[in-house]
Amino acid sequence: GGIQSGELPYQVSLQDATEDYDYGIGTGHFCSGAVISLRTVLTAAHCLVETSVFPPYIRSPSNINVVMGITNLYIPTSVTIGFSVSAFVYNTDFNTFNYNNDIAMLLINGEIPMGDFAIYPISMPTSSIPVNSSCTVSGWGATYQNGPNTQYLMSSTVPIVSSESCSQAYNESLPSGVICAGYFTQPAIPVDSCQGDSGGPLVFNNTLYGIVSWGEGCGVQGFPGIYTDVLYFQNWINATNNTLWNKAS
Ligand code: 4AZ
Repeated sequence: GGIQSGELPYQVSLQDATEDYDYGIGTGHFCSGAVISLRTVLTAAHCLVETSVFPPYIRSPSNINVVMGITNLYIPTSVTIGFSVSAFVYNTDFNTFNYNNDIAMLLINGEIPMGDFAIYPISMPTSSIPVNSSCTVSGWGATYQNGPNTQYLMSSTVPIVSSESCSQAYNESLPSGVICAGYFTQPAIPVDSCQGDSGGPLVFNNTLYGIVSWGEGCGVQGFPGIYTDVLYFQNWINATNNTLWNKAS
């Protein structure tokens, strides 16, 4: 359903700066991310680097805007802030074919004002999330397979699926570093993340457990969505966050 301003203060839109030179006019939206500190944003590696297409496509930090405090992609408000990107780091083990280790971090060119109610970092997990926990996944992605992005930030509630059932569903052994969430039996109007939601947050209890990564289509019966496991990458996240903060001017 539609999200009110300030409801998901960690949610950001990553926009192609060559299209959206003035922050927040959302046609350049290509992925989401989550604010994890006053200077850093977590996203999916496949949002930044795609070498399984020809020609290979690796974004340049200078061509990315991070738009925060926005719900209607086409209408920035008084709480909307846009930042350019000074640098990004993606996991060197990111596999562009199977999307293993699909995690990356951006350093924004500036600092989010402390005490901003509309833009606020999300907490990191300290223990694994129990199966069946009802998570919130949010974004401006398609509301059905091959559909267009949405203008309004939307969210869905999806339960955590055990890695055993998820591996069975996909008929392959899923790697360490992913968690699954979604429905084996979909409601009449299917509930899932989809294209355009990539890099976005999977949240439970005000804690970031997952990053939208991939799945078999969207809302397909029997195929939960696959998310990067944020807990699994805690050491990488802490190390990368330190590296990026040390680069900040
Ligand atoms: C995608 O292509 C994508 N249903 C994201 C999430 C899911 C499927 C595809 C999960 O960006």
